[in-house]
Amino acid sequence: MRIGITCYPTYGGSGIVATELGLELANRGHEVHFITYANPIRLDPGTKHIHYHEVEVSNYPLFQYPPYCLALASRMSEVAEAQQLDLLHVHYAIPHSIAAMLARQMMAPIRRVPFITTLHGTDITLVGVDPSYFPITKFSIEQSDGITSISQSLKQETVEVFGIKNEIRVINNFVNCRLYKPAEEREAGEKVLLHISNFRPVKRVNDCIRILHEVRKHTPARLWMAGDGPDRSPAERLARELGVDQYVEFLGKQDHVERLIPRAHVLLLPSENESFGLAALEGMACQVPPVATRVGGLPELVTHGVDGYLEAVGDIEAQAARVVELLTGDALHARISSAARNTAMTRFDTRLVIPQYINYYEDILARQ
Ligand code: GMT
Repeated sequence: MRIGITCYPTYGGSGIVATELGLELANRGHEVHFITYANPIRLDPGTKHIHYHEVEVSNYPLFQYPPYCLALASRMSEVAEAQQLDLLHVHYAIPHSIAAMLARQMMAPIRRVPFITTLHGTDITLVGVDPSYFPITKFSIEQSDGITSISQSLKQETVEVFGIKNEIRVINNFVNCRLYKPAEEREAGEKVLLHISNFRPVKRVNDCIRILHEVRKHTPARLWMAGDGPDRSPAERLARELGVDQYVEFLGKQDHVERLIPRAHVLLLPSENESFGLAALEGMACQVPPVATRVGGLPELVTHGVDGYLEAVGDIEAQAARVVELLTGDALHARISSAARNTAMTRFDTRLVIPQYINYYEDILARQ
């Protein structure tokens, strides 16, 4: 197939899923055309069957807000025509879905190019429900030829909040368990807690600092904070206030988290909401058990007490207690981390999930 993929190409779970999906499809011989405003991170431009088409947004002084959605729609239709694309697959509804709908309309006199929208989370739970975006988000989802959601929980929320009646196919986040794998040996020294995110309020990064502060009352530990975003400075400040700053390293944005994760002992994900929790899955594949919150799609991934732990949002004591159990109980840590890898391999490996996307593409094309 010839597939056009659009996503947010910088840091963020939806862009990572879209990029990894494109790479996996290309590996299987499909032609993949990324139509984005920048080369997606994790994408090596020289990869066979992968093409990149930049969306340029010209800025005329009259425009207070450059119309990115229109530039994207134009580029999508141009690429669809020139490259004979079979379908467009957009990740994150706003504004990619509406741009794809316009591109489909522009292409209509020549041929029908269907589009699939994959819902990732904050496009529904935060941004999409904002009154200024609600009607257009609902409309563009309903206009999609196919809709996928990364978890059952997000599907349910989309139906409840937007009243969507179209079929929504659940296709979970995935991980390449050959790339994301345990370290042969972990480094000696203080045990490491790891958090990876875009440091947005929904991630509750300050909770990671508070958890470390609590954990250190019982056992030595360090915290690595990977990523960047608006809540990094408040977290740095909190670490100083609680006197744990010498045990916290802010690593900034990381291109190769598969090299970083296996060096940690526990993955912290104290989010307010998490439609799936890709970082938790990547941790599990590397035998780094997650201590996360019981929200959104996380219970579909993590079985509490079996392959990780789930506690209430904001319950620092409970989350810290789980971390202490894992750091001080070697047998427990070994049991939970091996179950975590098993979950990643048997339910969420690319070999199982990518064919679900391919089957879905075939279904949608057969319906045209
Ligand atoms: O975590 C974010 O806010 C980024 C966001 C995105 O769309 O880039 O992540 C969402 O998509 C990921 C990949 O599908 C999911 O694993 C995350 O759970 C989801 N984030 C939230 O729901 C907060």
